[in-house]
Amino acid sequence: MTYKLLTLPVVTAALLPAGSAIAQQEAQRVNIIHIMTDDHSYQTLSAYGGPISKLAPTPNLDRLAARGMLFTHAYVENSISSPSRATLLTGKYSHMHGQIKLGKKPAFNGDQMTFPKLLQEAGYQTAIFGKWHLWSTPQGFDDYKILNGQGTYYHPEFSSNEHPEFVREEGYVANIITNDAINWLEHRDKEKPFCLLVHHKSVHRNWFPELKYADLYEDVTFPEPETFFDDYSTRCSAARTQTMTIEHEMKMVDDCKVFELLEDPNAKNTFNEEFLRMTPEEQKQFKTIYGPLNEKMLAQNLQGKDLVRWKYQRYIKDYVRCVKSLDDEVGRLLDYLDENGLSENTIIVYTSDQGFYMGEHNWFDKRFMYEESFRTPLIIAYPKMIQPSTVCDELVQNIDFAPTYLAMAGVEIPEEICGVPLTPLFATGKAPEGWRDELYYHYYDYPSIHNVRRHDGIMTRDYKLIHFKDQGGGNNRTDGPIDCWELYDLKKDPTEVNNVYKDPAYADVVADLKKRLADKRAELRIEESESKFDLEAWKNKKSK
Ligand code: SGN
Ligand code: CA
Repeated sequence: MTYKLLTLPVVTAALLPAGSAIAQQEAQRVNIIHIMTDDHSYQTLSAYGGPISKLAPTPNLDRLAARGMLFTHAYVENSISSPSRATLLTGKYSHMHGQIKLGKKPAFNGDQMTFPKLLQEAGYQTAIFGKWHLWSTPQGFDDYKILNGQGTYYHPEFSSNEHPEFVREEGYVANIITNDAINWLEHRDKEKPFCLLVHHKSVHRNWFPELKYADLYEDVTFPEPETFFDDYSTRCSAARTQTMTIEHEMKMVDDCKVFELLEDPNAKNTFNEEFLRMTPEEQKQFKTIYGPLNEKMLAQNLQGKDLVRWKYQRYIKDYVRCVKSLDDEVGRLLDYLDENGLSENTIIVYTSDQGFYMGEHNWFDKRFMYEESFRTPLIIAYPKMIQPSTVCDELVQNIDFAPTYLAMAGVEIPEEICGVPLTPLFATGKAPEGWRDELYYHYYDYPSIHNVRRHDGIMTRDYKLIHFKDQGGGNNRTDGPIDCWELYDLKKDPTEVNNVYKDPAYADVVADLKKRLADKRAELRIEESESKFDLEAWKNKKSK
């Protein structure tokens, strides 16, 4: 099925006049580096200035922001890994590229159009290193070396075009991926332009830091978010039936690393998936650092909110320790580019596959259309078109990466692509006439871990309308069918705690946004493409 969906015809048509910045770029073809991390929240990237990041800064990412443009309103179209990765490659919404959720059914068909394939055809050298998280062999890359599924922090397994079998490699994951990227740059054909995707595993659950950082920030107390003890009182039931709270679902052993609570030291769990991969010396060091801290906490016999607060501190500390390694590794790549004269003619993009909750609403994980997971960090540096230390507040989305890269390379953008090039924003950060004033979001991965109900919605600069709708039957077996709406007044209620959908004062806003959502769903053919949720298959699986 092909879609003719150019949501911003004015901007797109205005993009390629002869003599324009892009036409000039075609003469000296720009290199592309897309650095995408996993679950990295904008709250922990210090260029954004959030309170956690002030205590745990990211100097190298800030250095990239100081060279380029920081996007404050960058969003994904589906806040979960595999769909987001397929969206990056195709410039399409999830239901169009086929990877609407995690898992293999339905899965992204690797034979479809992707921007790396088009760049490769246009003479680019292409490569991807790190997390792939799709169920097909990478296509459109001269070289690839990818992690096994989510990968591990310690001594991960990789499959490459040269060695398709997964093999263990010694080292810490962020370091290995950066080595691979630099090594590839070093040995590339220097006569050709390149497009390199560096896809880190960091900072995905369960946040195993590099040992040199395992006690970093130990003496810091990180501030709790305002909504840490949210009671979800104004919302649809979805916010109450999710299973991603720090209080209930963050695990003491697997997530918080209180290994003393393990009855069987060889138990199969996500703690041991990392810990037992470590060398005996690493295990010893790990226990030397975490052991006394855990003992101290256990001796206090914490209960109730005190325990939740302790878990929060352990979570944030391990998370920002992983961010620290990531920041170092981005710095190492930037150094390489500087030292090899590549920083001028390379567009360097830093983003994440989606955002993440740092305790807002008492959550970790993502998936919801609320700000912290819908939004994602984004920095773009390209000195030929972007002034240093600029900020862009316009609405951009991960459907825009593919067309941006194609436009930069002077390659024609296929009509089926839904996003638009971000290049018109580069000069000043201000949008030209006709730029989008709304974003569509959809989420399908239910029933699934964390039990977030299916929903979609529309966000404008002032409001967010969310529609939760599915048949129920998820991992919280009491879930019945849901068909429920939420509206947030983003200017008055930026933390999204006050659902005003039923407030008569917002009746006009609701009517307008419902129409806009219906129009968007019709334009994108959402209804006809939504895959059927197989309740019986799920129930059978659960009862085994
Ligand atoms: C794992 C995590 C989940 C996470 C998904 C998807 N559990 O299942 O918490 O939501 O990955 O993450 S874990 O205990 O195994 O870490 S995603 O980034 O790939 O979308
Ligand atoms: Ca992710």
